[in-house]
Amino acid sequence: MAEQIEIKVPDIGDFDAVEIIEVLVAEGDTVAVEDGLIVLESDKATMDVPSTHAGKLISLKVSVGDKVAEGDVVGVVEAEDEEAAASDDADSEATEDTADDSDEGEISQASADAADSDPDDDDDASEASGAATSTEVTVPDIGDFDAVEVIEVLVAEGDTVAEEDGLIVLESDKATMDVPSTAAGTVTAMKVAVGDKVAQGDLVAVIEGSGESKKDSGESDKPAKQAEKPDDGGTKPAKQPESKKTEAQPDKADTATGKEAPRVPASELPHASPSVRKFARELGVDLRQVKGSGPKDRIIKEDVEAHVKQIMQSGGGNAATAGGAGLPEAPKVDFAKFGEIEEKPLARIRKLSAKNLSRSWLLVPHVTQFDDADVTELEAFRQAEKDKHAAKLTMLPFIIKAVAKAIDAYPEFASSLTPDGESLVMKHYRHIAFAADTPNGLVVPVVRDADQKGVVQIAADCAELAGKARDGKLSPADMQGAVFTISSLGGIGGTAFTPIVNTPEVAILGVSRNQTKPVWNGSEFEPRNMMPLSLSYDHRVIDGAAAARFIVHLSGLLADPRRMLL
Ligand code: CAO
Repeated sequence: MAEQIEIKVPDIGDFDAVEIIEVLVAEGDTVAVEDGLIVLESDKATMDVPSTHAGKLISLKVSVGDKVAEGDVVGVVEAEDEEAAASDDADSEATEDTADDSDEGEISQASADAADSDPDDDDDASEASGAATSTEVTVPDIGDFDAVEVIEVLVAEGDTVAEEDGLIVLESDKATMDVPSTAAGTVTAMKVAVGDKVAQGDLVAVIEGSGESKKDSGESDKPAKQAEKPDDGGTKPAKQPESKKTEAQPDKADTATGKEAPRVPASELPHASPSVRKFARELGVDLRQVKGSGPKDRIIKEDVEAHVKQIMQSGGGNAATAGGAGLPEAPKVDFAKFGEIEEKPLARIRKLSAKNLSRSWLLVPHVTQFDDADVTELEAFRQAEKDKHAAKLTMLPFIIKAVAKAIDAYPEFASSLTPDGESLVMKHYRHIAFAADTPNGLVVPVVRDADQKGVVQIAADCAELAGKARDGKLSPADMQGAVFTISSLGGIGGTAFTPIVNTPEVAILGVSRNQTKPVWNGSEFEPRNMMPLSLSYDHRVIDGAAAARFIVHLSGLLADPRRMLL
């Protein structure tokens, strides 16, 4: 019959009120041995409390914010039959003190001060002599682990530390813990570096002090590694760690190993459980870049996932501030220092286009080719036609039609580079997008099959799409599938600009305001209506010569609209 086993908080040292900062399971969940149930956090350590048995969690006795101590019941697991049978001591674990539980070491408190549990303390003759003393700080009791990785080195040789200041941070798969200094003074030697594996008794650092150490651990005359661990889990340090922080020195290398140790102010260490740290490490995520959404801004697994997702979606960096892909982060400037300011949240569309524009700007090697199209005849034709149709016949529909036609002659302008950069996807449809300015930001609706439509129909499509854009009613389908984009600022003004390619498209046409210019006709200057064109293209796909040919061809179509019929 399935046995019900209480899972208790194991030996966590002398802490008697450690806060639960995360509950990792819910009643009804099936858990395996070693699955984390809750995460505890003191000011020196973060630790998972794992399940000692496999089975179904039938009752959860704690919640986030509760304070727990050794022996407190976390939950009740209905053990799988074979699990219960195999576990001779299950009963005792359910009913007795868990100090001897094999998992105890995994959550031993981080700040365990070896001196406190050191039976040799009384023999220490060098204590508080007032003269400079040398204290060897060793790794305290960290439970049953014998190879725990150093993930951060918080101080460098030459630093001044106070007693209880963190020297290094260790991380097992269940706990993250600071190793604090047992003496105040100057760090004269750092004996470990990031990546080293250490065990209880290993020498961490030598502190040269004024002899004020409350408890010179006497480790100087001990081997670097203790031969034995305290056999009594109950004699863990009585001292509740204080929340002192050490500011690490930013410019010193770890001379013990020659490795460059990260110099992170202890106060800025990311706040995350061991399992989240492990998860982040597996994904190569620097937790210092991740914003925590858990209690007290702690980073939870979902934050790491969201961080990775955001980087993937923005093509390697935060659109607004960059920072990814090895790019420098935008400086944070306190503008209020210079005068009155007001912060306005960005509209959703603006945030989206910021991301897309940044991605294009970063990924696409842009070149912009300029030309003036002689639209004297076209403009005369448009003026003659414009009042005869329901839709407003502006220049834009003619330009869309001409672009669709020009792409027929230069089909690589309707292509996309495959993500691996190995081939081109040639698109045989001619959906043309146009940028539309709206109060909420820029949107880019798409006119479908512009090659198969007359200019009047395209004008009607543009009017409908521009209306929807203004009213915020464009559907995602209205904005998808374009092969090429036109950005027309002709109605506003300007002589030229360099539009950003809407990747994965490979080219975009900017249109500026027509101007009457003197054009040499072979015998004299003639006033002509010239439309400035700015063609930006992805130089990975389009050669400069092809771009020049395309824009000349396009100008020719606009100069003589009859050619669009051919
Ligand atoms: N030269 C001179 N006049 C021009 C012109 C040009 N190149 N292009 C348009 N015009 C004229 C139009 O003919 C119209 O004049 P009339 O009212 O006398 O006929 C006037 O300018 C206004 O045109 P419009 O803006 O109503 O219509 P449109 O078809 O030219 O443009 C749209 C529609 C949606 C593209 C436009 O309203 C718009 O939003 N433009 C901004 C696009 C933008 O922001 N691009 C930048 C993106 S970032 O790269």
